[in-house]
Amino acid sequence: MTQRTLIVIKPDAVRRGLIGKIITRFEEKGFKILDLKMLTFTRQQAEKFYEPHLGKPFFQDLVNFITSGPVVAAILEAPNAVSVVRLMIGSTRSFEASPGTIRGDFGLGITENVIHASDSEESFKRESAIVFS
Ligand code: 3AN
Repeated sequence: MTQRTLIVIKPDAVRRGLIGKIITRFEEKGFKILDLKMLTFTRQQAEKFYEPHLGKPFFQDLVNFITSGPVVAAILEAPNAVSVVRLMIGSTRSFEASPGTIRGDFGLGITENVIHASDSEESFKRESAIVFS
């Protein structure tokens, strides 16, 4: 089933010059890039984006971090895009993410964990409306 998903290359990865390497992985895997843009989240956008985490102790850290600099967002299409991308990005806690995954190869942090990807079709719809509005 052809499916779309959203990735957001986070400010840590953009600052470190990893945009090309990360996009290349998705191109080489076979994803079609349907949309791509660089943007800096406003606080309002960030609070909406992370609404599911509202009330958690790390919510403010998340908002502060995602608004700290430009990000690169893309809409990717492939069969089973949501689950394939989640496999490719690896565990939330980068220091536990398997080598070969994007977080496993490029990061060490939790809040600063290189990349976001939608975890369901519903999340994709909600998140892409916020980022590509
Ligand atoms: P993922 O990004 O793997 O979908 P989620 O949705 O559980 O992970 O969490 C969203 C974001 O919240 C993560 N990308 C991470 O930056 C941050 N986060 C999750 N859990 C923690 C935690 N225990 N401490 C700090 N930040 C966290």
